[in-house]
Amino acid sequence: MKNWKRLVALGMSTMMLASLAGCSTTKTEGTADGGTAKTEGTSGGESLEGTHVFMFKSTGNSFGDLMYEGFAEYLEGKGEKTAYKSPAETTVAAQVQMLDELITQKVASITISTNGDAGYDEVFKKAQEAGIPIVSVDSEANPDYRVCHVNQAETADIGSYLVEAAVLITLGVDYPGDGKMEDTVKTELGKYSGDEIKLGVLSASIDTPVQNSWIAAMEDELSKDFYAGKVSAELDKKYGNDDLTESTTQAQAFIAENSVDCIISPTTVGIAAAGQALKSANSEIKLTGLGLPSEMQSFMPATADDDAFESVCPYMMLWDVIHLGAVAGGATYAAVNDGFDGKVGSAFEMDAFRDYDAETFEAYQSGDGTAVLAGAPYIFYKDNMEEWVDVL
Ligand code: RAM
Repeated sequence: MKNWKRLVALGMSTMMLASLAGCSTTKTEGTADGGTAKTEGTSGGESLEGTHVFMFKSTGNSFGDLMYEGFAEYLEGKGEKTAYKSPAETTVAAQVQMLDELITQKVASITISTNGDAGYDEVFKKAQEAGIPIVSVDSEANPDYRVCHVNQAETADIGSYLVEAAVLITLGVDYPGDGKMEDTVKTELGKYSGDEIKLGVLSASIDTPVQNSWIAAMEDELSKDFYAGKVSAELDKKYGNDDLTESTTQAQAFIAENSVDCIISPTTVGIAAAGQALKSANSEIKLTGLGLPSEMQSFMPATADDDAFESVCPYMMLWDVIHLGAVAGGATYAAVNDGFDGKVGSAFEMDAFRDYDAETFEAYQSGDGTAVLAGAPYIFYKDNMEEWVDVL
């Protein structure tokens, strides 16, 4: 099953590329048509009663804005009201305080990307008692209180691809094409007899569930036999809290220490900060991770004719963030209106969204809770960057 999914994940890249490239998305500050109330921060006096609230980890993160764009567009298409409420700081406490206020205001649902595993139980229980369903997306909420999680792509795949990309980039190998990374890594490492390759990670916060699950998957990948003696099993981890300034400071620490060959940054904020820091310092350390093409264009090759290795980040990956937000909207809508309870095997039908056909999502066991799978990771590299910089 795992292998099949992995093949689908890679095989889908071209299809999704075509689909995504057809989107006429541009990054907008808010999507203020229809019933959308885009109110970030704690202020804002309007009533949120009956509104579906989307809460990201913090404000000022394009990844969160794009997810909300999809969430709002999908739910507005169903005649629902939505609002974007995220705290200024990427902390559990700031989210908890805001959640408490939202429950008092009798919102219809809460869709959240969390800043930590612990500290939410009391406020989630309060939501549950008030009949307000919680759906998590991107970064998981406690399974005891969520209807289900909306998973962007298989965690194990993301961890494997990030490590494989970092190793190939360190070895100066261009992106070998969909489905070819693991074999290429094995071949290249088989020929490699240099110093042990050392990889760094520039993550979000030390507590963020989603980044920590990807780091664990990277460590699993590095424990495979073919890395032994060639790539260190230890990742050098630093945390920039999804804050541009803190992430830049941490990237500069990597540069000063000069002990890693490639930094993997599994956060769009971290990878952009590292891109700028590495480029400014003219560092030899390379970069890959999860990034938005629009934010990474100065640090990546622009066209197929470019030498990818003249850029700080020769290739990186992500998924369709807008569609991910829309699927979260679909799950939330179904939880409120169609009896979707998130139990294993329960399913909901999502209407066609932009270039995506109508689709059924079925909940499966994921850790101690359940999830639906929204998409697959795909690679941005010199052959497709031109198509993507205006899309995501
Ligand atoms: C950042 C956030 C988010 C993560 C993406 C890849 O914007 O940390 O949680 O999923 O990057």
